[in-house]
Amino acid sequence: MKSGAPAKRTGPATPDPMTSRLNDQDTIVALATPEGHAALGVVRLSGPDAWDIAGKALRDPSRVAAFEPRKAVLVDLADSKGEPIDQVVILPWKNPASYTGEDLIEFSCHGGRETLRLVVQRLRDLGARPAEPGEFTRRAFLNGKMTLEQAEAVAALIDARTASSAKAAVRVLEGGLGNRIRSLQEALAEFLSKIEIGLDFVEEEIKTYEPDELIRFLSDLEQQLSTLLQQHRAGHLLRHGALVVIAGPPNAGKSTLLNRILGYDRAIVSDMPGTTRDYLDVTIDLEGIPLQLVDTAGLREASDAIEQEGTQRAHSLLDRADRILWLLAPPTFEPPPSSLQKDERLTLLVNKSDLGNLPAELTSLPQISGRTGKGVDEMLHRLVDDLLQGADPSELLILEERHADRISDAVAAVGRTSDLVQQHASEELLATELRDAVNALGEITGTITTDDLLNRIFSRFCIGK
Ligand SMILES: Nc1nc2c(ncn2[C@@H]2O[C@H](COP(=O)(O)OP(=O)(O)O)[C@@H](O)[C@H]2O)c(=O)[nH]1
Ligand SMILES: [Mg+2]
Repeated sequence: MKSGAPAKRTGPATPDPMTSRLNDQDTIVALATPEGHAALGVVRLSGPDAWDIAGKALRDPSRVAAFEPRKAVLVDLADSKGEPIDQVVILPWKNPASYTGEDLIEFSCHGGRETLRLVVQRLRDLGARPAEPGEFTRRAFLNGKMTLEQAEAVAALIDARTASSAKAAVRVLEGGLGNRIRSLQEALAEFLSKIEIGLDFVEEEIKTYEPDELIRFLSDLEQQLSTLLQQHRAGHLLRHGALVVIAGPPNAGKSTLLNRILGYDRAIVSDMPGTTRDYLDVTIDLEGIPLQLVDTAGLREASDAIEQEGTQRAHSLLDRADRILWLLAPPTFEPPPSSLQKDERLTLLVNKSDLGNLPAELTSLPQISGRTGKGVDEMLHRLVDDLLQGADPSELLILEERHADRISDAVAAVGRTSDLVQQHASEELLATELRDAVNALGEITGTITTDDLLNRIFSRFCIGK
């Protein structure tokens, strides 16, 4: 919907229950701030009738004539009997220069629950319908105000739990992902058109592209797409955190290390083996990553029932862990069980290094001391590097699962194309694969989309966004 051609209504509009499509011609209203008790509450009204409805809600309706885009005005709102509801600041926007790309009014009201309810009700009585979750942002996308991955970044930004994940979402909102995807998509499309031109000359056996050049191009493309997938894994960590399990035999110093990392005594430390019967679980913000740290019960044969339970839980945690820190400690320097030894999530650490007397074969491993703190900061820093796989947190982007899936589809199609070139396959086959890759990337930014996809994406938003 590009123009503001108002669809006049007499009563409150409702979504058509017969279709999953939302009527984009409706004027919608919602509270944009949390419900409750606050200094201010913001109500949003968007759609072709927004200015008209807002005007009718004024105690003095004639004042709407003086509304100007982006100029705040202080007005009184009144109910149907002309009784005042609230004194509010109105900020009017004109299509297309607004968040949704439509006529839009923001009401900054007093933030009481009842006041806000009355304001929203009054606007509904005058013809607006309640907005569905994410409907304002959905309209922003449909009206070309933002691309699909930018709309998703809005949700990621609202949901961000750490400063670094908020910043990573803003980078996507500013086009950091879309620009990269678009440039890859354009390069692909260019090669595709060269090959497609060749399809017209099959008889003449004219090559409209250089196979070697195509192979180089495809491998470069695959490289860039893989970098984005790496971003996805790292961005996932920023958002959802990582589970790091501190493991090792009883008395290896696991609880002492956890306390050292936390800076206070959270775990019970004792020199009686098997004190930590259950597991202790804390979340810390380590260089921007929400890290869930767990101190397990010793992974030895349980000597009694309680400890057995603890041991079982430790095993299930080990299954889920993103990283396992295994403490080797004197006198035995007991190694991890054979089931773990080849596990790529495993990091071996020599603990109690303050005691000295290290066997020669262990000197190449990182040495720490939970008691004195020696080597602990360095160990944590390496842990972060490890988790981020070399990605720079200050450049990270938040990629949705959906983005990663489409990038993987593109990588697969690119790989198949390379194989086909090497097998001297027909241009027709090459073009089909390349087209798949272009389309997969197009779904990320939303140049290719379906109602179903939009419904899935925007239904996860909060109402009012
Ligand atoms: N010398 C030394 N002793 C330690 C160190 N870490 C822990 N310990 C001692 O080892 C014993 C067992 O520690 P604890 O943290 O309870 O081990 P856990 O069973 O693995 O949790 C305690 O007496 C600690 O004081 C360390 O880095 N150096
Ligand atoms: Mg312990």
